[in-house]
Amino acid sequence: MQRQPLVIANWKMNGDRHLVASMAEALRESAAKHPQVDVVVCPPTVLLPAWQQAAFYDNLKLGCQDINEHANGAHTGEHSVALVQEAGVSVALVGHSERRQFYGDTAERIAAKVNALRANAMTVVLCVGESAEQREQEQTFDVVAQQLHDALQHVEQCSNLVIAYEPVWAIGTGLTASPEQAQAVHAFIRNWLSDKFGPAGANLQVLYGGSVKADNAEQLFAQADIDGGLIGGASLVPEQFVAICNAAQ
Ligand code: G2H
Repeated sequence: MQRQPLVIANWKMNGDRHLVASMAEALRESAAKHPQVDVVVCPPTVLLPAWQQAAFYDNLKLGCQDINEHANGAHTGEHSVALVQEAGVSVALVGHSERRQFYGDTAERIAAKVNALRANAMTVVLCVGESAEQREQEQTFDVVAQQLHDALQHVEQCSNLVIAYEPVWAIGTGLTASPEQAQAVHAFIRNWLSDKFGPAGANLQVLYGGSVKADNAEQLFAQADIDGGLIGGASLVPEQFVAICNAAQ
């Protein structure tokens, strides 16, 4: 890893106030072991105030798992950029495969979400990745390139942008892309970013996500183009998540 390492916890629809307290404590105690690692926690939205109250250290930021592309209005159950900013959020996941598959994140909506976040100086973590079927049919690079193109078509400068490569077949399944499989796609993504944005694009953080655990993180993070991870299940276990942050150091 040559760029600033970054590890993001995606709690999905899990966790409670007790986990906020124990995770915040574990991160604070371990912070000295991963001083160079930026850490972002994306809890369920209702737990953001609990995170705001928990003890913070400098490299810890709060994120949200999704965003509504509209500024305000009659969008029952949704959260705008301004609302999550009220709760201390500066980072947002966009286009997670669970939202693409089950919650109506079309390519158009994802692009609109990216634009809404960038208009408000939020950091966008754009998730891309292929399904098992697409990998079997050797469409991985085409799928990833199309997702990048669709989401970033209106983006001209790449500040505050992070890409997370999450092969759908590896999400929550216990299957992890091998370090070599992940590195190949990360290198492809970095080339794509370089072609679109120039040297600044080549220098963006590209994270790997999909069943990252304490025991496979080090090998994944050792790859030249993997700058950290987007962590689901293992981010719900303080010892596991701290070990992953340490592995990114
Ligand atoms: C992929 C990842 C976090 P998990 O969704 O975004 O989850 O680590 O449980 O596969």
